Amino acid sequence: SDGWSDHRKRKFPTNFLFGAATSAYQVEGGWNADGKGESIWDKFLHDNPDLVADGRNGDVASDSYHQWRRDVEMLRELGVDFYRFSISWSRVLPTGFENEINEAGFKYYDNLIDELLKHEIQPMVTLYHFELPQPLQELGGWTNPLSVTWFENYAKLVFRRYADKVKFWITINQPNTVCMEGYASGIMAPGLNSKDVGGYECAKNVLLAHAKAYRAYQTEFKKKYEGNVGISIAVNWFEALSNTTENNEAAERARAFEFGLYLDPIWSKKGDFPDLVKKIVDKKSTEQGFKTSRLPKLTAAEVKLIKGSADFLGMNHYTTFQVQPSQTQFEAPSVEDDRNTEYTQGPAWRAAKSPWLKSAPYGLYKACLHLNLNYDYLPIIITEHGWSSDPGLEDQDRVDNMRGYLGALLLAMEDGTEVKGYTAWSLMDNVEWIAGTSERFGLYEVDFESEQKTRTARLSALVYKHIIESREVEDAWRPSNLKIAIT
Ligand code: GBH
Repeated sequence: SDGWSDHRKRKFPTNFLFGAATSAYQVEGGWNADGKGESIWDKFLHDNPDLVADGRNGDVASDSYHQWRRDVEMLRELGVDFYRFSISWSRVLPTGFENEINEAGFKYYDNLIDELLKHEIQPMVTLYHFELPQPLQELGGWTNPLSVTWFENYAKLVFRRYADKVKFWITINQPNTVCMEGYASGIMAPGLNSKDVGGYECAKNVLLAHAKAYRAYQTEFKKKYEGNVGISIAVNWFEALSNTTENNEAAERARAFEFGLYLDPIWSKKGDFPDLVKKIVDKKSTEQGFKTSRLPKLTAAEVKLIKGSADFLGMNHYTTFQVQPSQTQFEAPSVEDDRNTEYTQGPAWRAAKSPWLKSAPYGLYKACLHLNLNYDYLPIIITEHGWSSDPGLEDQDRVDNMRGYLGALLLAMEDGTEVKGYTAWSLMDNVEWIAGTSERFGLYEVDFESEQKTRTARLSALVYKHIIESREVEDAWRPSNLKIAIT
């Protein structure tokens, strides 16, 4: 369909895992049900209702807080091996601290996890998918070094409760988004506008929080329960717009600032933030009159703590950007000015509903090869990949996009990338942050007007089911109708 078709006849190995994903704020609703506390996303969208494209925030969302049985039924229809979902920190710890446990909140996850296991679907639990308890934000959130301990304590509590049942853990979803969009550009909660310092402070603390949680699992649970703990990082592909020195250097900066900042401390040989980022931010900071760099230092002990602190990389991959040096002057000091890049996308690439999302399957292949080449041992689970559209069940675009990327993944695996699984984002339509429900990512359509938030399988759900069954990507396969059933 898009020329990326050399994957024919290749098959996913039998032990390759297929899954589908959601996150708590985006699907659960029940924002203040049964003792749940307020999170930064509750507050952000309650305070700024006009920010949400279609006015639909996460108060009710897809109502998974009540519809979880149907969610598990959908997963059984698809035939997936695992379900990636997140735990809402404020649902289980309304104040963020572990002295006040909301048992009713935990009960919701008990039910969901037990129902999954009953049907032999592995739970893959994300501990943090963008929703800090608001009381912790008021103490500075991820810019407060104490956030490391807050998260560690929360993580330990959840590990203790579910270690016997959950074998796949993701500490943090997308530190880049958490920090650079939450604290720097401010389009995600908490909507801070600390373009110079906040994003970097956050990056350091989030990495330390992740590492502390990983080490805690290793010490207290690994021997007995043998689970795997990873972190999900947005690794889109960034390549030079054209082969000039300027553009190649800009692409290198993009990769270092967008994902190297979080990958290198965990997986590079020497640990720590990438030299390129340190060099740029340290130099600019000095020129700008700062006595210490805006990029915080990691001590030798911190470097050691973070290095090697993951059993797998959760790779969230959606699209590719073509990079050149910035054509306009950014305000400074800022992360954008430090990075000094401008992104475009191929004019011929098929466009999704989300303005940033275009289909370029070769980018996944290149990103995988880049990781393979630049890091020693890096087992990968694709923890998110997907496509946004308008409502409608005949989602041929989503199907083509999925096939293209799965084909590229097969080739990357053949060329040596160790990929253990793939996760479709998303199981169902949900609240796409400030885009509300105006961008639909679901394999299942959700009727947000209906009482039960009725879910209906799209064409892509049937195609995904077929791929999981057959282990291969057949471009011509089509179901005779859109009925899906548990097989
Ligand atoms: C993932 O982020 C998230 O983990 C998931 O929750 C989300 O639903 C999914 O992707 C789909 O977006 O407005 O152009 O400045 C992917 C990274 C971060 C990409 C926010 C879009 C806003 C871009 N996304 N970003 S823009």
